[in-house]
Amino acid sequence: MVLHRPARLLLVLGAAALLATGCSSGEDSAAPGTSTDTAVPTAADEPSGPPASADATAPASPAAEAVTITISEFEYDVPESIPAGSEVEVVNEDREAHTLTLSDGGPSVVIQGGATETFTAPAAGSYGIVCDFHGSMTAQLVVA
Ligand SMILES: [Cu+2]
Repeated sequence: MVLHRPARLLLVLGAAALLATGCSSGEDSAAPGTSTDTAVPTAADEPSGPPASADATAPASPAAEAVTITISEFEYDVPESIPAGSEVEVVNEDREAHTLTLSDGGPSVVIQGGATETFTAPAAGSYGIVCDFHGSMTAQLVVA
């Protein structure tokens, strides 16, 4: 008797799956089947909900905002302002190595050609950026 129970359960589950996925036309002889008819529409409605809400939440997460400074052709491409304490990625698209050195004893990173380095943005303020290797490479960094 005990051995028959799992097999019975599988049969019941299989029948339920068939009822859920299949068309209710096969059940016409039994009854109009209000229970199965109501179950199908609600299941079909669910997929349309999640995609819309996922799109709405994706851009609304400022904590994951990436801060990137790009160096290209001996020029710094700096965002208008960056948040204090944020992790700043410095992408060097040149073949030459550069540094990103902040004024007032701020952080300084050496970025090899084609490499990416990161540093932590200092306290709020306005900083000058200079490359220790190429004195003509300068920019301004505003930390808010
Ligand atoms: Cu340089």
